[in-house]
Amino acid sequence: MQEKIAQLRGAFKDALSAAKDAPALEALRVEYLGKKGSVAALMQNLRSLAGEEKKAAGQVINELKTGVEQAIKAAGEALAEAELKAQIAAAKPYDVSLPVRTPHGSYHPITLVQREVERIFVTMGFTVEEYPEVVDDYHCFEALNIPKHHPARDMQDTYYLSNGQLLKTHTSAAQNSIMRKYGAPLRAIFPGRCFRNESIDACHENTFFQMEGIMIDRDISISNLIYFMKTMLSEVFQRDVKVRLRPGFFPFVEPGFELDISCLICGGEGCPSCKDSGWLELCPCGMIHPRVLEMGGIDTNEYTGFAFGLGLTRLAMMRYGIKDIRDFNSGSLKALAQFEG
Ligand code: FA5
Repeated sequence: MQEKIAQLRGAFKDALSAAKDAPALEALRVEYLGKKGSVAALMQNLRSLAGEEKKAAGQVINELKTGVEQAIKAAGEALAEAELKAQIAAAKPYDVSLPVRTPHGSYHPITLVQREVERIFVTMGFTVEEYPEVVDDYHCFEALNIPKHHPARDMQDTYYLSNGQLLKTHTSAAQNSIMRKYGAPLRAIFPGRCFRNESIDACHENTFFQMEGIMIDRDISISNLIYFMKTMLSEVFQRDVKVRLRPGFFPFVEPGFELDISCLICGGEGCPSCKDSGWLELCPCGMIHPRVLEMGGIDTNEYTGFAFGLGLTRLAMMRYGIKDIRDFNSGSLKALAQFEG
C-alpha cells in the first residue's frame, strides 16, 4: 500500500509540472481528486487492511489528498498571475501624466457672460457679492419701497414658500443687505438666479439670471449711470451697440429707466426673441430712491446712487445669438458643448 501511495505521489508531481494551463489543471484535479479518481481508489483499497496498518495508510492517503489539493490550488494561482503579467507586458504603455485629449465639458454660456461682465466691473472698482436665492418679503419687496398690496408686486409673480420666505424674484433683493454691510461710498455688483411664475416663451423663463449693480457716492448722477452701462455693453459686444433709454417705473428708483438693446438676433427687424419689436428689454436702471437709501442706513444728505438690474440671461442670448431662452435650461449637451471657456 505504502508503495502504491509513493508511486501515485511521484506520478502526480510529474503530471503537475506538465500541466501548463487551467484546463490541464482541472483535468488533473478530476483525475486525482474526483469521485472516481486515484485518491478515491486508494481509499477503496483501505478496506483490505486492518488495525494499525489501516490507520497509518489512511493517514498517509489523507496527507496525499491535502497535498494534491494545495498543489493544484497554488499552480492555478501561479498560472493566473503569470497570465496577468503577460497581459500587462503586452498592453500599450500608458502615461497618466499626459494631458487629456478629449474635452471634459465647457462652461455654460451664462457663466461665460457673467464672468465677462464681472471682469469689466471689477476693473472699474466694483466688488462682486453673493446673495442667497431664498429671501424674505422684507428684502425682496419692503426694503425696496414696495409695501404689501402695492400693485408693483403684480409685475413679479412670486413663488412663496410655506415658511413665509420666497424665491428671489430679482437681484435687487440684495440691495438693502449690501448697503447695510458696507455703507457708503459703495460700488458692488451681485449676480444671481431669479425665479418668477412666468408664461414661458422665446424670451421669458421662470428661472433666469440677473446682475444687479449699485454705486453710491457723493454727486452720483444719471450721467455716471449711462457711462457705466455704455462701457459695459461696448466691452461685452466689442462694438458699438444701439441702445435706447426710456422711462420705466420701479418703486425703488427715481427717476427710473428701461435700457433696451437693439435685437442682435434679427438686427432690429423684429423676431420672436424680441417679441417682434426690434428691441430687447435688457437693463432697467435708475437713481436709487432716497427711501431705499435710508432703509439701507445711507445718509441721503450726503450720498446719492444709481442701481441697475441687468438681464444676464438675455445678455447671453444677444452675445451668442441664441434665439430661444429655453435652450439655456434644456440641458442639451450638444448645444452647450459649443461654448468653450
Ligand atoms: C427688475 O427685476 C428690477 N429689479 C431691475 C432694476 C434694478 C430696476 C435696479 C431698477 C434698478 P425687471 O423685472 O424688468 O426689473 O427685470 C430686469 C431684467 O431681467 C429684464 O430687463 C430682463 O432682461 C430680465 N428678465 C426679467 N424677467 C425675465 C424672464 N422671465 N426671463 C428672462 N429674463 C427676464
